[in-house]
Amino acid sequence: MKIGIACYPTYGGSGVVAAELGKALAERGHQIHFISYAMPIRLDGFMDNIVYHEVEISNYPVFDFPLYTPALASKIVEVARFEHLDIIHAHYAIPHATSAYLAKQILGKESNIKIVTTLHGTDITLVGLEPSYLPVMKFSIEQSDGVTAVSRFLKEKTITNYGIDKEIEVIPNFIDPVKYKRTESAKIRQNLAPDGEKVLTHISNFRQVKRVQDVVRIFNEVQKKVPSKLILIGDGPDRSSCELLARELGIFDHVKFLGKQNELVCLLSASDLFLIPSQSESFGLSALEAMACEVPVISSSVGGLPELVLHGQTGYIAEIGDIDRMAKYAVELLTNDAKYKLFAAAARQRAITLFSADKVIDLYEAYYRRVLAENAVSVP
Ligand code: GMT
Repeated sequence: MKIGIACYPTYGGSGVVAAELGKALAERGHQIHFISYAMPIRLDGFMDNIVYHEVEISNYPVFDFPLYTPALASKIVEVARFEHLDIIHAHYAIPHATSAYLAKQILGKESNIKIVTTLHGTDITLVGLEPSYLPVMKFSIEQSDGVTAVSRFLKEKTITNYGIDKEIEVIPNFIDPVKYKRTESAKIRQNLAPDGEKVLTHISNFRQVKRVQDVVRIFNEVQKKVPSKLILIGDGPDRSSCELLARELGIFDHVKFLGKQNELVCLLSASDLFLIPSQSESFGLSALEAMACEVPVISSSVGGLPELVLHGQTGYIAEIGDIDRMAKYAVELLTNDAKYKLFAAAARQRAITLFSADKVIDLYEAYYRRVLAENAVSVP
């Protein structure tokens, strides 16, 4: 198949899923065309069957805001026309599904292109609900030929929030179990926790929805009982306030802010626990990556997290903001070696049994074929 992928290129779950999906499909022989305003972060180096098309955005002084939606639509038209795309896969509905719809209208009878939209999370739970976007979001989702959501939670939310009666296929996030596996990490561990302390880790884009301050507060409680260090990976609007909080709590020396990192496996392999106390989380790809590296997860009970984390088996789940409970769970695991080992092994087992790339890419491939077959119209 010839597949266009429109996605955000930045440090965020939807861009990561889009890039990893494109790479896996390219390995299976499909022709993949990434369309974005910058090279997606996980697309490093040349790969057979992958071409990257950059969307050029005009900065004409009359425009107060860059006009990305039409610029993306024009680029999709160009790529679809000359590369004869079968599918344009929009990752994160705003504005990708809208631009894809516009492109399809422009192409008209010239092309049989089908739109598949994958809903990732805040496009549905947060941004898309704003009155200035809602009607366009609902329309763009309804006009897609196929719609997938990354969890059952997100599917239900889309149906209730937008009153959509379209069939939505649940296709979860995935990991490559060969790449995401615990590796030798003695050197990194020595650097992060020189006196044999336990290592707690959090990875995110430090937006409010991630409640990174809760991570710092949970760690504050844990380190009172268990010698430990906290590793914070990523960057974003809440980083400064978290640094400040760590200083105010007097634990700054035990907290390492590593900023954005591309090589996560070695850091996860040096971790004992992963914390994800989000306000909203449609799936939690970073938690899945941790689990694949045998790191049990302590999370809030929101969104798709309970579909990933099995309470009492691969980690623990608590109410949003229940710092004491999350800290208690963390201490319980970090002080009980036998239990910890069971949880670590179960985390990896669950990750590879349900969310391994091979299985999930099969689901996407089958879904594309279904959408193409269901919506087949012959081009004159
Ligand atoms: O906020 C983020 O985590 C980034 C965001 C994105 O779309 O870039 O992630 C969402 O999509 C990921 C991939 O499908 C999911 O694993 C995340 O749970 C989801 N984030 C939220 O729902 C907050």
